Amino acid sequence: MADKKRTPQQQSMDPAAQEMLIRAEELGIGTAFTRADDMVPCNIGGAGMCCKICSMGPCRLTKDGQTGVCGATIDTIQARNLIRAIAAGAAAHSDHGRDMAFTLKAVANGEAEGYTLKDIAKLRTVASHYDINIEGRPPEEIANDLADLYIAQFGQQKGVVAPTIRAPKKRQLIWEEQGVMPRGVDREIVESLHRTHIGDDQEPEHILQHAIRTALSDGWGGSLIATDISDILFGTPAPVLGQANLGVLKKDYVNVVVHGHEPTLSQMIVAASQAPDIIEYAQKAGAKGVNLSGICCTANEILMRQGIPAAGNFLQQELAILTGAVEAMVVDVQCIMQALVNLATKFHTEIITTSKKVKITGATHIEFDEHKALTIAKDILKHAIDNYKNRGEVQIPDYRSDLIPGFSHEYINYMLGGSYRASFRPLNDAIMAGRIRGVAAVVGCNNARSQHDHLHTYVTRELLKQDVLIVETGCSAIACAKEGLMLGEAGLEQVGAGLREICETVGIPPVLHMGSCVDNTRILTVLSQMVAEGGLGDDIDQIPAVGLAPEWMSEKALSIGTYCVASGAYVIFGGSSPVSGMPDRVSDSDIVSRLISQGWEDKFGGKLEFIPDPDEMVKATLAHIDKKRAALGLPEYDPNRFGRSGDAHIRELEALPLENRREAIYGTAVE
Ligand code: NFS
Repeated sequence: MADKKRTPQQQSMDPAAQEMLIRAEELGIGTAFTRADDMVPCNIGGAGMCCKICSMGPCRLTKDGQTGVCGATIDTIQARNLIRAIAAGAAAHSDHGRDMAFTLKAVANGEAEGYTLKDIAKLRTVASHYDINIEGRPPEEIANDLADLYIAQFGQQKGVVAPTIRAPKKRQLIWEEQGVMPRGVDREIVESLHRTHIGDDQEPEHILQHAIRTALSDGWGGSLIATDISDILFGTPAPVLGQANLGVLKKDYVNVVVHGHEPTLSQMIVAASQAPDIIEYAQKAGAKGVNLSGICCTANEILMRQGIPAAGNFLQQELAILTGAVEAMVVDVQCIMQALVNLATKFHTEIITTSKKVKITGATHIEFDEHKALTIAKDILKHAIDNYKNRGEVQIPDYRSDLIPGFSHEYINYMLGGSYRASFRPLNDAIMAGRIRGVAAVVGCNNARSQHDHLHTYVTRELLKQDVLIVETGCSAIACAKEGLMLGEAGLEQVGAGLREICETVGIPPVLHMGSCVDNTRILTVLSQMVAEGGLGDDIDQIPAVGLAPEWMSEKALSIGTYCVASGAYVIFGGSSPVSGMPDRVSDSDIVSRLISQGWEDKFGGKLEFIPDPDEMVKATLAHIDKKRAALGLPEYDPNRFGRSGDAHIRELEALPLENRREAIYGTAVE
């Protein structure tokens, strides 16, 4: 397959990544990029046409009208494969939420070493959503009640999961009418697995209806709980200065990279890395101190709250080790490549697994326990420091970009009106007036099958030119951060005049970093608040907004996409569709694709589509935004309506000689 080999420039658009890919090639080391080139994906499984649910198969349905041994049709098989992926994604996110709920319980009862309740205001706000009494009670008591309530949500057998009451009223009615009001995520996931066992649910539409319910139990259940509790324990994010890319690794420091998803341990490692005894220990080892950075969504958790730099996104985990500068990569759950361990043996890096749920053959396991978190965090850091002496040749790419992360929905509310009139009104007004054409959430993974970061940044840039405000999470956010799109000033000249005016007035970047993938629930909250503010309809499906996951690859992404659709959003995934069928099968392989697009739109007002071409993604996004604007009776978007932004105009004036300014302002020569 020599002709399939891509150059480093084709594999990634990021110069830091390219430098490391060249180094890997020179050292004869494989990465996900080269493994993707070497591994031809299976076009039968990739299109959802392979059933391996029982041992009479696997059945590959490649011919028109063909069925599996049991008679299962292509549509049933595709629907079953999709719901199973959604269930796995929902399980991953929501189990993270469950662990957060147990941590909250332990903190409330004084049993979690080193943790406190950091955001009491958010604790009170969240508790009052559920009528937990907050008046005159100590925070620990409120937190204990909230933890009990949240822990109970996961196994809720009957009745809806509590956070769904935070969705717009009309949305809740749709879920009720459609019979998809989510119960506890454990029940919905078990039912997904039961329904897809051999000989159970075999009507694609019926299977997919439960896929919606399962995803909703994640989005409005497990994931939302995870975000709520992370904010309560570690603080609701507000803008801070951060940096992103491999250049955040430091030559003279012990570099510890935290990678994975749960903030519990990483937050404690942040605290431990700043402890005087740890700094002293590092200095005794000959280093200046401990330099902490993150990969993947763990990076986003500590970047959003403390401004700890992000070394990179999903496809950079191996590249960080290739610098030779990482003493320890500390991982917990999700998106951790097994290849890390073998790669680390070629350098001095120690891979440390920490979750009860995740061990990797060959890695060091230091199990995390929230009851003695600080002690464990220090133990891990000492391991890393002890490893500093084993460091060999180091090559750190000199690329890092500044960014301002920290746009929680609470902060967006505040920034639009200050504390005395915090509100979403200015945002709604700007959309209604057409200064902002609409909103797009560009989120999700990297995928080694497409050029690293390219689709995220391309789609983002194109939409910014069209006055679309962008919110981002996950690896997409890190991609755009590296490109400098998350700074107040930077990139504004590439932004449409109307959006630019808003960014300058409010003092925000045109791309807002809203957190980790679990925090996509913040986007649901923003959309719900925009509905509540008024002027943009009475439900999420009426807002001119679109969700995009251009480089998706994980099952979690499918769960997120589906709960966003069920909440009323148009969601576009890039790359390949897991339910596409074979291109030459004309008669019967697009039923599931139609059910999740047109079918779901008829029921929920949102739809899921797979569009590989980035220009088509942009086109579909803008068409949808304009369709929603028209349905609301808003003025048609006109890029020239607002001319240049106010600041641009002032800067032009300032550049003129003094004597010409009055003429420029008043339009006629002044004597
Ligand atoms: Ni989301 Fe975060 Fe990245 Fe994708 Fe993985 S880190 S939870 S799954 S790859 S965005």
